[in-house]
Amino acid sequence: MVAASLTKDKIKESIVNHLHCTLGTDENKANNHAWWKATCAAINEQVLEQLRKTQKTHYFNDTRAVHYFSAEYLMGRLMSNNLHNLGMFDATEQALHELGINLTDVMEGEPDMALGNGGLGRLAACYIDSLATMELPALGYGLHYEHGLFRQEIQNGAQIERPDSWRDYGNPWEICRPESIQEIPLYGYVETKYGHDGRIQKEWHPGLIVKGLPWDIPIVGYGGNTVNVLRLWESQASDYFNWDVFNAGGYLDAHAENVKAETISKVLYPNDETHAGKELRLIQQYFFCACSLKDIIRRYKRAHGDDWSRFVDQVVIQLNDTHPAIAIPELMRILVDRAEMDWDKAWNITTKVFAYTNHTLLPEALEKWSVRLMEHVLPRHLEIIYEINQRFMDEVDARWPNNPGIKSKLSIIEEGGEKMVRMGHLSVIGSYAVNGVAEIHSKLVKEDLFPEFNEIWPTKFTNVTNGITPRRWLKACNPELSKLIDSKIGDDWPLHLDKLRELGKYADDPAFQEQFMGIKRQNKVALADEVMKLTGIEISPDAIFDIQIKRLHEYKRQHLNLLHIMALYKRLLENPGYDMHPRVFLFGAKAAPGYKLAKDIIYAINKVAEKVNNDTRVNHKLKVVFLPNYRVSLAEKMIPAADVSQQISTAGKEASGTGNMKLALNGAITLGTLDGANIEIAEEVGDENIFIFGNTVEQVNELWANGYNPYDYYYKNPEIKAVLDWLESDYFTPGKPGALASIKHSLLEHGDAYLALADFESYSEANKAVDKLYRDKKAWAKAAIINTANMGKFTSDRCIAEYVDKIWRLKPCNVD
Ligand code: 26Q
Repeated sequence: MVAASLTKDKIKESIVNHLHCTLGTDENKANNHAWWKATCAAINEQVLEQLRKTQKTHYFNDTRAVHYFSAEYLMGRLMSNNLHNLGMFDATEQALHELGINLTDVMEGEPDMALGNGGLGRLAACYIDSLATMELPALGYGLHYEHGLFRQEIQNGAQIERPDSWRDYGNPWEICRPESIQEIPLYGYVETKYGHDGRIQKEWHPGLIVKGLPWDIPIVGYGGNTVNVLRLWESQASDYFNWDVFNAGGYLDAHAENVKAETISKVLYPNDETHAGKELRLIQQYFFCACSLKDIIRRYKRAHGDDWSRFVDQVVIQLNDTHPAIAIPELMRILVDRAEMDWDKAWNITTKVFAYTNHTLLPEALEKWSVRLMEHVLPRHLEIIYEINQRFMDEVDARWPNNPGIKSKLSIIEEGGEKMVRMGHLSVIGSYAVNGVAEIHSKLVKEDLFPEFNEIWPTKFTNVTNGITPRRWLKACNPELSKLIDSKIGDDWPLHLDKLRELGKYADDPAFQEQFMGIKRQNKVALADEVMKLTGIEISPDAIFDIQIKRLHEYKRQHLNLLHIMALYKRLLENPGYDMHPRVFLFGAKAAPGYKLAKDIIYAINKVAEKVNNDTRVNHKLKVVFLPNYRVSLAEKMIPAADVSQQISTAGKEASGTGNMKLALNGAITLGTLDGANIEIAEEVGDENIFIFGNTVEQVNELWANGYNPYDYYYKNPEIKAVLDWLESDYFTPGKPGALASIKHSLLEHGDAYLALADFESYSEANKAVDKLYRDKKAWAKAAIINTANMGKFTSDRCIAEYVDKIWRLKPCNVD
């Protein structure tokens, strides 16, 4: 621990000094915000010193580094994390205490950095934490969105989106680097020239140049030695004006183009798992990839000049889904057009640099850009993509002669309707490694999504099951449980999560069970207070806290959870003695603003909640809570308080899930389908310590093959029929019959695409098993402890070790 030696008195002195000299205030006048900024400044003294040492060490050792390209980073708040990773938490807490200030209050004032939608963005944040912790040379690259994911308000039960302005009062964690500005071309046309050697030269005459200004966020590894950087690009108008294009009659409104330049990094697209094909989104992707590649090449040239021969030894670029896939033709363009390399040599370099992680199988989420749009925005890149495709088609032809079917299936260009560029195909063809994010998902990537590519390059495909950083998702968010664990097995588990397994020997120990569940109860009390504050709903910590937190999507089946809640409600109304342990169902979820049914489901959850929570007949046995504005900092409060973790996606649809891991790590028991990483969680904890239900992937395929008909379930199961019909009445929306009917329609007329009705009965039975186990306090405590004890596999450190071993081939570089 580098900073652990810092005494409380030194920290206190530094905070006071920053209050005076950086913020121009003093101890008596300072408000919470000023205390936050002064504390950040004190922490930054340590952070920036280690950052400088890290950069110097990496430079002098000329280290190979991974460059993580991601359109999203869901960092959340940084103060608690940085304090824990620097080993300064306790001393800072005491220092502030002596100044009459509560650290928790200070931390609560920090806005979340919400530069992402969900799992994919949070995964990137966990991975850069692990990379720094493991002292691996790494840079994260992404976009410096002015507005992150929208803030969600609930008005009369419905989601309202409000802009997220996370930087209104400045962000003390970032450093602006105007010395590293990049200029990025867009639009325009391509000129073909012939060099004196007869070589064809392509020259792109852009119609617009935009500036990329980098902001660096230091990423502090646990232990505080290595501090890597997350570099996020902000777009700015450039003063450059292209007379070439102007004279060619292309651009009359140069000012409008400048406004466009500044728009690029304005806002994060709030869609996950749907691809809209919007021009600005393509430009965002190209913008950050082009800035980042220029940055990487500038750094490489500083050490190696124009000698490209060592580039592939120094640089690996990991593509976080296809969002940064345009980097592949961009690197080709730089090598062929700018460095004047011949095509084969350039392709050889490119395909040794990129690796691609797939995060979805959903067809609607696979990115495709129209050829027309690509030609308009990136005319040279389209040419390069065609060339890549032509050469690849020749290989396909050689392997499968006279087989136009397979050619059209594998082509980067989709034909038939409007011609489209398939970014997944481009990513597979241009990368040396392709991985899925859980065993089952990687198997489906190989067998269902890209079977022929797997046949051509069988060693290209691999799996790296996702993970989470235990520093944020246990140590920082659940301090009491962490201290209990320290007292039993020592305090190095945050770096060696497998050690948690030693807790297994206390699973049957009544004293330990009592301590473990006592902390769970304390966390539930704290969450109950938060729920009261946020919603005015009173919940009892003696009830089962049953939690489903994730983006709202039909495949994640929040509506299955809701149908079951309605069934419980109905059982209670029909039989007031219905035997169930009191249970609180808590939800956190944002819906994409344009996803009508997802918003309808949020509305339905809130309307059912209103009715249930105010119905004295349920006798406090059932409560439903929708917590608004789900985000990383809210997750940190909900997860430590969960008894049950709902992971109920249709089998085959959730690539991995990572909330499932966070909840189990904190002693929640999973109620889930055999999907994504749930399968591997079940393997780790054993079948007796997880509630599995529902159709498997094979059974799902069979159901569809046999002509799945949701009406069969509707007519066969009176409870299903009753709750669906209930949705159509005005029981939950007095005076507004049919306000919740779209959910029923999606499940019947529209065919129940995610098989909610097919899984309902088995889900209902699994819920009874949850209820039964909870009433056996000892058995529940044992299962909860076993869950925590067996989450070692899911540390993101293990994932990074696998990426290093299978894909990146990096060496740690010790920074002292
Ligand atoms: C694509 C095109 C245009 C606009 C937006 C998008 C877009 C943005 C975000 C598409 C997808 C996403 C995010 C996907 C995501 O979060 N996937 C999740 O990734 C996790 C980490 O691997 C997995 O655990 C989840 O299973 C997966 O759903």
